[in-house]
Amino acid sequence: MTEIPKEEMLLKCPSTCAGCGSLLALRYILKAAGKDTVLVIPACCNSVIQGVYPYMLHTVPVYNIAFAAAAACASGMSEAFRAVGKKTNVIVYAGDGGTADIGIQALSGALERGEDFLYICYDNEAYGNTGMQRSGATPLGAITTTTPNGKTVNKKDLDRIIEAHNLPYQATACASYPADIYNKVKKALSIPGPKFIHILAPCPPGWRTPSEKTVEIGKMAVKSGIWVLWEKEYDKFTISAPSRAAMKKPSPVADYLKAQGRFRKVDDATAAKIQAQVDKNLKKIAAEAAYSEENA
Ligand SMILES: Cc1ncc(C[n+]2csc(CCOP(=O)(O)OP(=O)(O)O)c2C)c(N)n1
Ligand SMILES: [Mg+2]
Repeated sequence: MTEIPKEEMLLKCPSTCAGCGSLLALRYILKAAGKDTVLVIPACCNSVIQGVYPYMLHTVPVYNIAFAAAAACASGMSEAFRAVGKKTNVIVYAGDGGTADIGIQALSGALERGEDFLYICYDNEAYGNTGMQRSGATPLGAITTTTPNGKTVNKKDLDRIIEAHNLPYQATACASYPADIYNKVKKALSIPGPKFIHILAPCPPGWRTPSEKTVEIGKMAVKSGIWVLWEKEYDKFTISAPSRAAMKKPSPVADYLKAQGRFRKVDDATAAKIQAQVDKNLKKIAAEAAYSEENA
């Protein structure tokens, strides 16, 4: 933490909800990226909380773009900067709806073409800005305005979809671990080509949690193993320190579910199903890390 610059790249006037996980993450993303950065933001909470020029939250240029087009826009922007010899960081900051659902075609194309930019998806697990409708990233059992009895299908495994593009750098993170975010963004931006980071961003109004518990809820996700922090640099897959510690003895997923109003309709059978999915995923991730280490 001592290496993280004290200078703030976000001004103290965000119109976020109190305890917004995506804003906390962005604070550390921009500290890592520095001034020579352009943000590309499609329609999402972050396109609203930025304010209206000249009363802006950000101290770097922001380009707002249509929902489906963030990765296409970042591709063109990055190509243009590189054509004139500039190394300016191009960072997409997009929600889960704009990434896992509506922007996935442009994203897949840009990743496959090998464009030089960093795409960050902050995942509040619903279409937050428009009032918390379910997205492909909403987890099983979660209540949203369009799943009033809890979502009946699983969260889309966005990371495995992205992984199929064989990126030079891919990682997961969580708003509750700012030093981990900072290090991952720094590393990502040091590598040429397409990079992707998927950040779990607790959302107090959407998740029905007290605003002062954002950091705690994110930590509960990691400690239970329902959210795993890892990074993949080319073929080298590593589990990040907080998850390595958590995976020795994961806490019950039920504790994480019970802490949030959005899971209040989850019955015992669904809770057991979610726990079984988490157990299976943790085994897969541990095996992947072991394989990567053996074959390094
Ligand atoms: C093509 C299109 N469809 C719908 C909308 C309305 N809209 C704006 S933001 C948003 C939700 C975005 O959800 P997500 O990407 O998860 O970001 P979050 O709001 O959760 O931060 C929607 C549906 C839009 N702007 N454009
Ligand atoms: Mg969202």
